[in-house]
Amino acid sequence: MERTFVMVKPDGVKRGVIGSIINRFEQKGFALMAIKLMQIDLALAEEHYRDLRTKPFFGELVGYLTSGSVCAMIWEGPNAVANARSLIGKTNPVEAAPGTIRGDYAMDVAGNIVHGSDSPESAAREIGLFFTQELPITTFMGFPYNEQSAE
Ligand code: IDP
Ligand code: MG
Repeated sequence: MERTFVMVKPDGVKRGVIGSIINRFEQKGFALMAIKLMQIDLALAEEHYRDLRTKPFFGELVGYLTSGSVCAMIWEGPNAVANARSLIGKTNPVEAAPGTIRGDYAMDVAGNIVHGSDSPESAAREIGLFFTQELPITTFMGFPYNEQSAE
């Protein structure tokens, strides 16, 4: 079993396709471990994409990521990282095959609506960045769900 970090980017949240994206992960067989809506700040956006900091589009990229709420998720399953990447499709929606999320929902690389970790190491790093507390077994809107909070 493996876990991966997936994020619906601000354009996906604004367009109202969080549910459609979740549906694809559920249909594929992934288990949802954690989910939360959050507004990320510039520091987190820069840290998340630190490997791309020398790219000419870095400023545009972190601006895009901080332009609205994102939906951060942890999905679990066998080969979760690679399975999520194939479900999401190629980085540039022009090349992403129909049937993939980017192939079906996006047209431009600067607005490709969803992120998925590119390796198990990246997944662990990104989960640590976005879900700072130790993972509860079950979460409700990102908050630990237990009998006390249910009362
Ligand atoms: P990935 O998201 O498929 O892993 P990366 O190469 O890690 O692709 O790039 C991270 C993100 O940076 C992409 O998802 C996309 O939002 C953005 N990006 C990549 N290339 C370009 C570009 O040429 N112009 C604008 N944004 C880009
Ligand atoms: Mg990447």
